[in-house]
Amino acid sequence: MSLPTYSYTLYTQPYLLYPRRLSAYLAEKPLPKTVNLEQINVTFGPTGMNNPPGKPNGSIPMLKIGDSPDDYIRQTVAILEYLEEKHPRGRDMRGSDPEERARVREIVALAEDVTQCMGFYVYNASKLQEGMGLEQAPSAARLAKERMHTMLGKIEEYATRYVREGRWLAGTQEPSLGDVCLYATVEYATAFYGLNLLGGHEVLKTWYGMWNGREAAREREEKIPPVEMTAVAKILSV
Ligand SMILES: N[C@@H](CCC(=O)N[C@@H](CS)C(=O)NCC(=O)O)C(=O)O
Repeated sequence: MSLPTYSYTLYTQPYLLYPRRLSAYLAEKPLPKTVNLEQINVTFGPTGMNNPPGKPNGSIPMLKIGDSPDDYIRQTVAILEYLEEKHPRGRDMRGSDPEERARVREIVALAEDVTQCMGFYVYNASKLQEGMGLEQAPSAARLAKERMHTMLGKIEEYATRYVREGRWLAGTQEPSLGDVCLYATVEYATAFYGLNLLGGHEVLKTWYGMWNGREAAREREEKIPPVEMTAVAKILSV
């Protein structure tokens, strides 16, 4: 009897922020051979995203899981959780019991806060956004940066004991979805804006070092943002 085959289309762009979560997740935990995942890297023009045929308006990553108009998953964490649940293989990166799942959700929620703050910070501080004619407020940049560090500090507070024992942020023995979400943000901030988010966060520096040598951390051409973008993006006013 042949195994069922699943076909998905992933609209993404691995040099960007949220799509990196998908890249890191799939590198850590490739999908089984019964799943065919077509990856389409979207491009951007002067008016924003160029939607390829078949992709509705909306942010990336976006996963097409079927042929009806409702068959899209449009939020990154929902995509990650869907793939974990639909295609169980090895350890569950959502956590393996109610307590562990709660710890993973805590880290995912805090990583989301950090990511939002980082986004709001650079939106208000980078020459890239200024060049796009977007309204910027230096005080908003400062406040967002400050809150971003508060949230990184909270993750450290939760995770210190685990990281000291060589475990991951939610206490798991291997990376969880929480680790993947925060990893993507830290990696992107460096690659795109030349920002080191972990200055002053010694425990998180140790945690980031734990990724060395893992597949998710491998340099890949597709993760390198266009230099014409980064050259401007790295000029930050705050
Ligand atoms: N909350 C969304 C955020 C996704 C997001 O903001 N993606 C960016 C790329 S990193 C994007 O597609 N921006 C262009 C747009 O929204 O049109 C998620 O978790 O998936």
